[in-house]
Amino acid sequence: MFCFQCQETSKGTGCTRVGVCGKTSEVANLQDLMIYALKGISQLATKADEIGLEIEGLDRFIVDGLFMTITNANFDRERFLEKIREALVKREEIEKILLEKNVDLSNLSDYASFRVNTDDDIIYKSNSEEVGVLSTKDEDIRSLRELITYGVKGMAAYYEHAHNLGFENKEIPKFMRKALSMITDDSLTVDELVKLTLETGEHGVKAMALLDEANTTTYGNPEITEVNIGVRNNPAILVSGHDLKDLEELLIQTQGTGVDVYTHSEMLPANYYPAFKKYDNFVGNYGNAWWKQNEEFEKFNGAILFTTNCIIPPKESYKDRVYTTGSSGYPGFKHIPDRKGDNPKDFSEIIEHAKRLPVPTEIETGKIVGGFAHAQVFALADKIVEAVKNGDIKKFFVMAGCDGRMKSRNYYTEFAQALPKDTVILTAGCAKYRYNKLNLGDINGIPRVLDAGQCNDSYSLALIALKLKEIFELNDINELPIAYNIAWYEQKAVIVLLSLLSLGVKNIHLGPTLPAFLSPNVAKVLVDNFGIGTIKDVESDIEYFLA
Ligand code: SF4
Ligand code: SF3
Repeated sequence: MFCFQCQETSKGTGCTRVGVCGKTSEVANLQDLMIYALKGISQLATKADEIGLEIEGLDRFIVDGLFMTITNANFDRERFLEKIREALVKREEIEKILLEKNVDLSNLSDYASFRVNTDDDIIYKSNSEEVGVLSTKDEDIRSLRELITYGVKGMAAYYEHAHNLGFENKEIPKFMRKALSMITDDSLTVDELVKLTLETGEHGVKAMALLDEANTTTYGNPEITEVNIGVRNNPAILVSGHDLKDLEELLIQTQGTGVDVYTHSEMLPANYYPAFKKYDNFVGNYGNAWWKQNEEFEKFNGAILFTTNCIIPPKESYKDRVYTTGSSGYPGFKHIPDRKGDNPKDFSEIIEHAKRLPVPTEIETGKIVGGFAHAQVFALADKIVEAVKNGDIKKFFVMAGCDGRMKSRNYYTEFAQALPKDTVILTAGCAKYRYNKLNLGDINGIPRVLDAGQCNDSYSLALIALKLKEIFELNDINELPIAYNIAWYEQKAVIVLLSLLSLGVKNIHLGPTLPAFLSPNVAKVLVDNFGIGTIKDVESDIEYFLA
């Protein structure tokens, strides 16, 4: 195996024997083969696109396959074996359609033509040199190919959530196919790949806009909300991950059962949506960011549902009460199957299971405040603009992104604490758990930490910046008093970053370390063109940002 797609990659260079995330070498290789097969499918599908042929079910298939390979989403070897087999069936289907249309398929690449029959064949192929990341020898080309792949993975995750709510924008999966196919083309130069990277960012914006539309149309605009972080005395289910549709169906199916529902980690922002407030068994949020799950799931006592990443290898003490659904999976966890047609998922098993389990142990009490997505912030715009004009707010700090287990991430807590009292933090994603319980106070009633929502709601932060640019009549988004100090961990943060770059945001600082997959030359392109930087220490960084 060789994997360097996330921030916690071994030694800051790459996981080679087992993932720091807990991914086995076998699953890492299967994920590589999954991507390899999707590239082959994409090569064929772009031929179909060229002649305006639509292949039914293909968008969903590719999006799900990409999502399964995101860090901490799926560790289940059986699911990957099955999905790779399905990929080859899909590939044959497309091939057949193209041949019927007399498309020339005489020169297919290995991506589009390799064959495997048994599980052993699949494992053998997944181990071969041409499949993995290191098969691209030139480090700059490899770096760009992977940067694009990870961006597309993040885009796929966001697209899948929108799609689950019945929202589509065909242009997005079409771009994914194009990008996956183009990065297999050895004739592409560094410059062409840089261009494709920027295009990936543009489509990232479209994917986040689509998801925003899907979420707000379906569930209303997030609004200022005090979220309970304590517990009640009923058996319960803890929902983690990012998929709101899953949460909604679970809330409906738990009505009248005596089972409460809580959010964990990235599901916290669900509490901000008006549509979920009507469920009186929806209690609030339990715990913190994903990496604390070992400890927190143990204490929760009830059943746990993962709708997406981030899963970490479980402890024996709770592993029999965890369920996955959608693209997520873990060997030994029970998996709740997909929707069939318009029918909702069947959550009866997890609900029955929860009834038999003890009530949650309280680990915190009180409330946290959030719900500052674009509409809510626009509603407060007068107040915010006034505070900026009279100097009560000197600067905004976008501190969106991911949290992670590395000690070095204490930086973000210390940074938030050390910021002057006339600054406001704009956040989204699980990065917020580093400072959302610090009670940093408010400025004229505006909380100093404004949480827009999940990582995909970083889109809201971009809209807010664009709105302020308009109000202050500026020519460039970079003239605003906004600094970007973003924490990253997995591939959704990659698409958020590429999206911000495509919107023209400059001088983004990325930490706690720069991605291992950026070669020195590619990193230089990002530094020279976009002023990308990383973090040093709290004191000098604050000084730098405020200068
Ligand atoms: Fe390592 Fe991250 Fe890849 Fe897991 S996802 S194997 S921790 S680089
Ligand atoms: Fe967090 Fe995994 Fe990225 Fe959606 S839940 S932000 S790390």
